[in-house]
Amino acid sequence: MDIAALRSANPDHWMKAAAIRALTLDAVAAANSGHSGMPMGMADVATVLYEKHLKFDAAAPNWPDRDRFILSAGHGSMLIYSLLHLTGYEQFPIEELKNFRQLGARTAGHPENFLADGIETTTGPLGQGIANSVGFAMAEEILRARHGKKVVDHHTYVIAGDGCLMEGVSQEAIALAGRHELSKLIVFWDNNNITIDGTVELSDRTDQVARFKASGWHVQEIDGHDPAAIDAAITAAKKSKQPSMIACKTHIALGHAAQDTSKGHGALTDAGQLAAAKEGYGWSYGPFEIPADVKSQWEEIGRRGAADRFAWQERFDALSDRKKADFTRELEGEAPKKLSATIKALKKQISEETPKVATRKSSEMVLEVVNPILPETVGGSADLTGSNNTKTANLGIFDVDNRGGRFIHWGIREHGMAAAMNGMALHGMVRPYSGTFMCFTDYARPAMRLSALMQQPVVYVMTHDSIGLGEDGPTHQPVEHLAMLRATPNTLVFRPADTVETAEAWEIALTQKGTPSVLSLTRQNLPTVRVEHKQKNLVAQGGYVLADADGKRQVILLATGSEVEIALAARDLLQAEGIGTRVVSMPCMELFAQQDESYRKRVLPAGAVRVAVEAGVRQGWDRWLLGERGREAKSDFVGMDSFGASAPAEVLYEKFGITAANVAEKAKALL
Ligand SMILES: Cc1ncc(C[n+]2csc(CCOP(=O)(O)OP(=O)(O)O)c2C)c(N)n1
Ligand SMILES: [Mg+2]
Repeated sequence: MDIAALRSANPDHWMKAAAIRALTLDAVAAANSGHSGMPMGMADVATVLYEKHLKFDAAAPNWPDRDRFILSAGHGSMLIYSLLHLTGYEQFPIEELKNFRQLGARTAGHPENFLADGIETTTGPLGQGIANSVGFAMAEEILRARHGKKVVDHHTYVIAGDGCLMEGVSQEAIALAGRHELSKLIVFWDNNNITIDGTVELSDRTDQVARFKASGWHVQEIDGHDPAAIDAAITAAKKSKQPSMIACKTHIALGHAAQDTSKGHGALTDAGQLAAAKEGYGWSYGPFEIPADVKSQWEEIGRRGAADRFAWQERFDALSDRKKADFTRELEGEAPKKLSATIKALKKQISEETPKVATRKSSEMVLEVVNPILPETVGGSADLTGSNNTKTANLGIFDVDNRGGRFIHWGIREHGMAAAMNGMALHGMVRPYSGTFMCFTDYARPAMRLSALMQQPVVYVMTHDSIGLGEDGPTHQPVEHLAMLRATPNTLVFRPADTVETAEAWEIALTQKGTPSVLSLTRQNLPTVRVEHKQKNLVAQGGYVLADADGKRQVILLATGSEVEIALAARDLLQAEGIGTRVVSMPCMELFAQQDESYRKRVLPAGAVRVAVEAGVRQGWDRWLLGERGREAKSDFVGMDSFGASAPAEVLYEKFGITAANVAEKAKALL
């Protein structure tokens, strides 16, 4: 690569881009770890994007109508940190870059959305960013339909690497974006032909241009170091009616001894090679030193969007008070005041009517009353709409000619669905929920983990949540999933026992601001167990006494979801023998753990034996069975310790011993 020719062709551009390259080399050297090559290779694309196209104002990182920039190739985090510093984001003084990858710094190894404004999403697990971007772009379309072009009109830009495009989730994302003609989504592919193990050909020979075209994308191929070509390609991409992919031929670690090799992917810390690279750039400044003229050019870029923002503010101010209030409420993620009364009214009605329905149906009954009062909800299903019961009347189907539609047919793409929901939630003003079978949590799991890490209140509607789904058999019967979800930090896992608990769980999920929720729902019908109406949301306590012991309390039965009915029947058997038995419904262990110790002790006092019943593995139950200090109670567990089988649900419950008789036997054996 003739660096001298690049320098002399566009000297102004060159120095701005060189600032990114130099900061990257300096920060990686200071941390003695990180990834140098990608920011060095993509510095030209990023410079042109920020200088000429990206709509943003560094002084107002959260301006709602800003363009979104997503660094899907998150290992190249020094690219975004350099941009945020250079353009003058208050949270990114040079000290942050000097502290790259250190405890407490905003400049974590990979970009973390919760550490700083200007980082739209957490990336690092390859493929997530490009899949998030589909949700960002869908949210923009939906909000433009709802609030109008005057206040919602922005683009989503993504930088994705070879790794992002190899990950399977990228195919789900590309297919969705193409199908929905998300024309304001523009992806730059860092086409450097290098990954960690070597050249891309080691493991891939995909024609990426043909692949994107086949999914309905507008595709261009450019030299990713030619500023004029980059500018022209972005201009053309913005005009396209399809999502755009710009294949940018680049050189990883441009200008360094490791250029064009997989060595250039990682930390380039050799002092001599670093100095030589900088010399080649014509960059004669000390570590972390940016000459004043270059810094001021970058800061001007950081202010470029201010005029747009002021104009936007004027248009916003001119909206009716009602529209402004709606917009602001959605932006802040506040549930409307009506939500609580609506949930209470439904609970009262259900306690009186005591329907026997599957909790997936209960969830639909809740959504039917909630969706009309929460315009920000966007529902969906991964091709199981009729099974997940996530579609309610008058939501409308999101489509090319119905951008205001609030139901999304995700197709058979659980991972892409979950990642896109993250994007929607991160975009803001949209509250996404979607469903699949509980067992296919596995397919969505990488993005579900990120909902939790990124503190996004996405709602996962996971139906068919045990062997109770019956004949579809063990491939479809979750066994270990509740344990895995409960093991995930910052995740609320709800397993409601009836419609009343389902309504309470939904109310909690829809009022979260920083925590995702998983609703674990049955296929099979369940009786209403909450027959006495209570205004109070009992699920909010995580666990509570559903039926207390008659006489001296000798046994406490704990259960969730479909097994609460079984616990109640076991209580009848035990009480008939004069054994005082309490039943605790435990719809959300995480919320129960958050209660005061005194409350937890009132629900689970020492002295009685305990049996928990749940059609899943035991893992996660011991804290409540053994007692919080280890050996407070003699206890046992009735559940699954193998995969399920294909048969009618009642047969399976018998076969695996998840029956009232067995629960009662186990309790008696402990006495
Ligand atoms: C899901 C996932 N798998 C593996 C990794 C580890 N990893 C980080 S970067 C990388 C190679 C990426 O290649 P490419 O996207 O071409 O980046 P480049 O080397 O060009 O910077 C790998 C395997 C990861 N971050 N995420
Ligand atoms: Mg690469």
